[in-house]
Amino acid sequence: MEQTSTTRYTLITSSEGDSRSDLDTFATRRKTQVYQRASTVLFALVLLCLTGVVSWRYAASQGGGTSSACATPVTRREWRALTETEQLHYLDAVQCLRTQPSVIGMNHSLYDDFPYIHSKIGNYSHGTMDFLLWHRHFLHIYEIMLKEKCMYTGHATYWDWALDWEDLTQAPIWDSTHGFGGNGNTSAAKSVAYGHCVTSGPFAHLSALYYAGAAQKHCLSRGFLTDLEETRPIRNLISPQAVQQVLDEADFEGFYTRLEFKGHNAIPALVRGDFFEVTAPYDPVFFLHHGQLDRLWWMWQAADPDNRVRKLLGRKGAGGREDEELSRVLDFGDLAPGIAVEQILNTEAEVLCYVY
Ligand SMILES: *[C@@H]1O[C@H](CO)[C@@H](O)[C@H](O)[C@H]1NC(C)=O
Ligand SMILES: *[C@@H]1O[C@H](CO)[C@@H](O)[C@H](O)[C@H]1NC(C)=O
Ligand SMILES: *[C@@H]1O[C@H](CO)[C@@H](O)[C@H](O)[C@H]1NC(C)=O
Ligand SMILES: [Cu+2]
Repeated sequence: MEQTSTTRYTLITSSEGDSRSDLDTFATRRKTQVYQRASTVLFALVLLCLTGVVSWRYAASQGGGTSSACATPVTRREWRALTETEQLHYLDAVQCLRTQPSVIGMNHSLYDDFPYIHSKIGNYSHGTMDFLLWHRHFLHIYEIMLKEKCMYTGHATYWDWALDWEDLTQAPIWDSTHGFGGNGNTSAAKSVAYGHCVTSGPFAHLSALYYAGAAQKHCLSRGFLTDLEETRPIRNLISPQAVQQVLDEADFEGFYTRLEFKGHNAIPALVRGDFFEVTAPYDPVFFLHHGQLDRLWWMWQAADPDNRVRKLLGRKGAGGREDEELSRVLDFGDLAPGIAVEQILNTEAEVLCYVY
C-alpha cells in the first residue's frame, strides 16, 4: 500500500515536470535556445523571426499579449521546501496582518477582513464554476497584502497534503515553531465546530470575531479527527491516487467538481474547528490548502494548455457562451477591485505571474 502510494506520487511529480516544460515553450527561454543553436548571425536572425511569429501567435491566442508582461514568473513552493528562515518570515507576516487596520472599513484587523469577505462575498462561489477562480484571486490578494502591508518578500506557499494523507495530524505544517501550531488543546476551553482553543504555535489563543458568517467571538479552534480507521474514507480523498484521478478529468467541470468535493472538503472534515465553516480563513492553513488546490488546477491546465486554460464550459455549458464567461467580473467587495475571469486563467500572465 505504502509502496503504491509512493510510486503514484512520483508519477504526479514527474507529470508536473512535463507540464512545466509545456508551459516554458513560450517563455524567453526559447529565444535563448535560438541564439545558442545558431551558428551564424543570419541563421540566428531567421530563427528569431520564426520565434517572433510563434510568440505572436501565442499572444493572439491568449487574447492580446498579456503574457509578455510576465517575463519571469515566481515559483510558489511547498511549505516544507521553504527554509526555516523563510517559514518564520511567512509566519511573521501573517501575524502582522492582525496589527494592520481593515481595508474594508470594519472595526477589526486586516486579518479579519479575509474570513469576513470569504463568508459574505466568496460564499457564492462554492459548488459553482467560480470556486477555483474566486479562490485563486483571493489567495493572490492575500499574498499582495502580506507583501504590501507586512513587508513580506517571499511568495505564497502551499501544503501538499497528499504527502501526509496517511496521517494528517503528523504533517509538519502543524509544527509549533516552524508551522501553524497544532490541534486544539483538550485541556483548554472548548471552541467552535468540535474543537478546542489552539494553545501552541504563533496563532495560540488567536481571537476570532466571526463564525459561520455571523459575529461570534471565540478562540482559534481545531479539533482533529485522529482515529486512523475512522478517517480512512476521508483520507482516501487526498491520497496520491485520488489526486491523480482528479488530474485525469477531461474537462473543467469534471475537474473543479471532483477537486472541490474531494480534496477541498476533506481537509476541513479532518481538521474541523474554524476550518469547518465559511469563516475558514481564520485558520491560516486555509491559504496553504487553497495554494495546493490552485497548484493542482495549474498542473491540470499545464497538461493541455490549448484546451484547458481558456475553455471553461464543460458538458453542462454546451449551450453557454464562452466569451461571456471570460469577461465576467469576480467580486471581492471592498477588499480589492473586481477582476475579469480571463485575467486570472493563465497564472503566467500579467496579473498573477507565478508557477508552482
Ligand atoms: C471596535 O472594537 C473594539 C474591540 O472589539 C471595541 O472595544 C470598540 O468599542 C469598537 N469600536 C467601535 C467604534 O465600534
Ligand atoms: C452569502 O452570504 C451573504 C451575506 O451573508 C448572503 O446574503 C448570501 O445569501 C449568501 N449567498 C449564498 C449563495 O449562500
Ligand atoms: C493545554 O492547556 C493547558 C490548560 O490551559 C495548559 O496548561 C497546557 O500548557 C496546554 N498545553 C499545550 C501543549 O499548550
Ligand atoms: Cu472558500
